[in-house]
Amino acid sequence: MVLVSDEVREAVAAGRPVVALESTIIAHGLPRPRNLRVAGELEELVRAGGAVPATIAVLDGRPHVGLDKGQLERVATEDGIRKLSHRDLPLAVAAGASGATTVSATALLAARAGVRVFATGGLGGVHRRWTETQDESADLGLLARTRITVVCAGVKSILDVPATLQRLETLGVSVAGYGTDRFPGFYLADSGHPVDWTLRDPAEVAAVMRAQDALGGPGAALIVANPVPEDEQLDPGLHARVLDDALRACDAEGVTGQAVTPFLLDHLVRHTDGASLEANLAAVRGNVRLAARVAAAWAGR
Ligand code: PSU
Ligand code: MN
Repeated sequence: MVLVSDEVREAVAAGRPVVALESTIIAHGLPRPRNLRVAGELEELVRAGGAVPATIAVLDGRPHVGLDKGQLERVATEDGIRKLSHRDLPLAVAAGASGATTVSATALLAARAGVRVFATGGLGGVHRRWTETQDESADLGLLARTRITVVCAGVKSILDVPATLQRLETLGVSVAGYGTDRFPGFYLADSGHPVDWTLRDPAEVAAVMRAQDALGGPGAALIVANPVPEDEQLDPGLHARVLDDALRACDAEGVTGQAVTPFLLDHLVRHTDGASLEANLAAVRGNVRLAARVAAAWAGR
């Protein structure tokens, strides 16, 4: 049912480092044609870090863990590539549909394939005005039930960050800052909120992963929150202004459901002259590099 590429399957079987990468950021989170270049670049960064990249997507009803060049190109360029959360997977499989996987669907498929380390940009979470919309990303619930280590730059700053941190606490998902005691703010190095735990190198992350397994209990994720370097972050003043605007535009245009996150990300790109895109990419690159090091530390256990 899940097609694992030969390269990924062999690496997993031999206990060599592998890093899962999601595809929604490629298909729906970045403008074309830059998205295809970025997809290739992220895989190269994983390889440069000594790990095997496993980009995940569904093509013609088949979930793939590890894509070849042509498959990656389809995800980045094909019209009609859907956005698949984990609840969409059975529907896409039965319909023979093609789609990019969000963090939740990627984490599920990665774990199924035995891949323990996953890099993304920013997680989904609780949206602002949750009391009216009840919009909370399926990322959170799935991470509460999946034993995977996610390296991310926190949660997307378009969200209600303190509410998301509270949900992660309630759901029992372990969260640590990487080299910081502040929770990162996706485009910003600091969301303005603290984290309770700090990890300082990949060996410390791997030690937490070993402890998760040794303790047993519900198979929850470990979130390694890795800030974008301060000199590559979006200007915080600009961020605050444009985000306000983006949220108003989202409301005014009646955007709801799955469309909200891509709409807001795109609005930020267009109204910051691309600066939010550069900060987003800087964050993702940093996460991918760190994930490769974590996968290596984990493989060397
Ligand atoms: N991080 C990014 N860009 C993205 C996403 C994350 O830098 O496009 C995607 C992820 O796939 C995440 C999804 O799972 O957005 C969350 O969407 P929603 O809020 O609809 O659950
Ligand atoms: Mn949502």
